[in-house]
Amino acid sequence: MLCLFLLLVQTNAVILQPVETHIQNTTNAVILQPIETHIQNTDAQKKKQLLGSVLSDPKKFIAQATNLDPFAVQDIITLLDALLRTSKHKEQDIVDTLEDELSRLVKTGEELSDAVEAVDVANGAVKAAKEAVTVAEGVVTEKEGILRVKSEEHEAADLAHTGALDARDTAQAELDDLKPGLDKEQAMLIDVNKMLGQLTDILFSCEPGQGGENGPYLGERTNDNSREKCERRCRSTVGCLIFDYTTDDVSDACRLYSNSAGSRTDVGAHRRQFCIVEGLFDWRLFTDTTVRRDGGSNNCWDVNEIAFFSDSQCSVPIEIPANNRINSGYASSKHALEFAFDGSEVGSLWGGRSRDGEFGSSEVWIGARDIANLKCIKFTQGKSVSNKCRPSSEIQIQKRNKQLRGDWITEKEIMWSVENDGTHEFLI
Ligand SMILES: [Ca+2]
Repeated sequence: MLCLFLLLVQTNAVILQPVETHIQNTTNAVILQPIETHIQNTDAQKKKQLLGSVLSDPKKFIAQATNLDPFAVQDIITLLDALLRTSKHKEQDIVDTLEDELSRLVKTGEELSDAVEAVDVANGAVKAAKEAVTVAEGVVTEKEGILRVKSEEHEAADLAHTGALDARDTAQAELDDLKPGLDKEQAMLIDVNKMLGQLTDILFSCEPGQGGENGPYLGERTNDNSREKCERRCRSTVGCLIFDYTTDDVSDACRLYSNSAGSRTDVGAHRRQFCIVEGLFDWRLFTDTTVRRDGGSNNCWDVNEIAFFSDSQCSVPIEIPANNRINSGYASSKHALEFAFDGSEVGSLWGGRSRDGEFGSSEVWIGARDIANLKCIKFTQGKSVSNKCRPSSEIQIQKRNKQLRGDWITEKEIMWSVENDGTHEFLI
């Protein structure tokens, strides 16, 4: 063995190198082993052999080395140092590799954790999305059901509307054909109804007197010279509200009137009785608070329209003949009384004045006589009148009882303002 060492040293060809192997004691280690071979062996084998010798029996190796010359020993030391460095480098490389692998392991572990978490999140999102899809599908199904129902309803409505249009056209054509005849028929029925009403509901009361001189009379004067006969004639005559009669046997014993204009308490040569429908009143709108917005004279009132109705809905008008319209006075023919009764609430107006014009009495009024069963008065105060005459604080609704031939009495007081332009309905 010593010869071998000498050979190795002398040739300076002893090569030690680390060998990775499993040693007998089961531990993984890097060991150096001697190389028992010939000079022809490689340097690596020589180093392996030298290392094997040292490790197998260090004491023996040292003992043998003591017999070598110092230079040979120095060479061996150098070789062993080289082997040690190689071993340490190898160890360091392995340690570095291990650290690198550990770092990589940590990193891949973190990446794995992140990936797992991302998968969980994605799974959650997919689940939520699937649930949303399920809900949305339910909503779609529901809406489709509603759409079907509505579509069917639409079709039905469209069909019904088309049918209604056809029916309307048919009815319109029928109405166009029949309307003239129906209008005539209705007018007749209204007249008959009025007459029937006069025959049953209306009561007349009589007192000494007679109607206006020379009428105007309603229909022919006749010789029906008793209350019973003359009243029967009045009840069967449309528009008859008043009659006077005498029991004298004369050709004009019975006279009919539609209003009380000019009626007299004088019984005349034939001692007449004057009979009128009970509940018959004259009605008027009255004010003594007129004012002009432009600061001119008072005692004036511009009224665009006035109308009277026999129902509380103000829908059934009471016809007011021209000679039944009454007022305190008016400014000129351009604004005469008739313009408050012409059916137009815009433009045409009654330019009312007191009985003695703008500078005397402050009482200005407009109305109608001989109205039975009044329930509503409709009145339109215009907006754009040049002199702006109108009540400033109050309007009174007044009536006059014809049987008693009394004074006007106030039925209602209405607080007023110059700002109250427009149409107003006063219920009685
Ligand atoms: Ca008018």
